Amino acid sequence: MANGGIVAGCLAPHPPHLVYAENPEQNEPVSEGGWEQLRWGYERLRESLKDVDYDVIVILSPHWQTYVGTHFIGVEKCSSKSVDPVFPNLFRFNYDLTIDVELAEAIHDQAKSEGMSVKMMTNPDFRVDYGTIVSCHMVRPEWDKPIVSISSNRSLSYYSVEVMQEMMIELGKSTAKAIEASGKKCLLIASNSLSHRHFVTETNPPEDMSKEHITSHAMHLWDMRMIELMREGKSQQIINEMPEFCEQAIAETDGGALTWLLSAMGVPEEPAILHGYGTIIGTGNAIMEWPCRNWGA
Ligand code: 2X7
Ligand code: FE2
Repeated sequence: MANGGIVAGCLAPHPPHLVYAENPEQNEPVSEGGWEQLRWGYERLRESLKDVDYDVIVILSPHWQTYVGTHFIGVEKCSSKSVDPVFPNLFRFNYDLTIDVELAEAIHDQAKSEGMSVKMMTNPDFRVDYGTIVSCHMVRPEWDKPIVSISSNRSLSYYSVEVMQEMMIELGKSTAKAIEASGKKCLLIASNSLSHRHFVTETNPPEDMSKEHITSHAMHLWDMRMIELMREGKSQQIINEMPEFCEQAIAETDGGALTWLLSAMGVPEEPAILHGYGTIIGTGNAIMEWPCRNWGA
C-alpha cells in the first residue's frame, strides 16, 4: 500500500456491557461475564486483524454529539475516567489514549475545503465519550495505536435523517481522500448498534443472560435484513434504506457512523464478514468487517 489506505472497515458496537463483561483492569465494576456471543464475535474480529499492519484507528461515535458541525479531537493525550451516564454501575473506565492529531487535522481540512462545517476540539480537559472507548477497547484492547475521534453531527435534529446521511457521505469521501494523502494505513470503525429499542429496567445481576433477547420480532427482522445486505455487499441499498431503518428500528445508525464508513470505503460491493450478532438490553448488535486490504487497488 504505497499511498495511505483503509485496511478494514468495522461495524463495532459499543454497549458498555461488553467491557463490563470482559473485566479489564481499567474498568472498576466487576462482572460474572455475559453477552458471550458478542464477545466471541469481537474475539473473531481481533483474530482476523491480528496480522494486519496499520498505523491508526479512525472512529465515529454517536455518543459524541455535536450540533454545529462535525468535530475532531485535537488534543494529543487524553486520559481521565469515563463513566456511562445511564450505566454508571457497569462502566467506570480509566482511559489513557493517544490521538493522531495530524490525521485528524488532515480530515478536518479536507472536509472544510469541501464546504463542510467542521471544528478541531482543543479543550485539554475534554472527556472522551464511552462509545469511542468501548469500541476501541473491544477491537484493540492493547491501546497501542493512536486514534482519530470524530463526532456525530446531529443534523438530523435540525433537518432529517436524509440530510444527515448526505452529510455523512461527504464526510466519508473527505475521510478517504485525507487518508490516502496521509500515507497512513487506517482501520475505520463505525461505533453503533443496529436496532436500538431497549428495555427500561435492568435485571439483577445485569449479566443474567436468561433475560436477554431482542425487544420485538420487528427489530429482529430489521437487524437480519441489514446484516444480509452487508453480507451481500449491497452497500448502496443499505444507504437507500437507511431513513426507514432509522425510523422503524430506532436504529443507532441515525448517528451517521455506518453511512460515513460505507462512503469512506467507496460504497463497496464486496461482502462484509459477520463476526457476531447479539442483543444487549434488547438492542441488536452486529460485529462486521469489510476486509478492504484484500480487495486490490
Ligand atoms: O450505548 C448503548 C447502546 N448503544 C446500546 C445498548 C445499551 C447501552 O448503551
Ligand atoms: Fe449507544
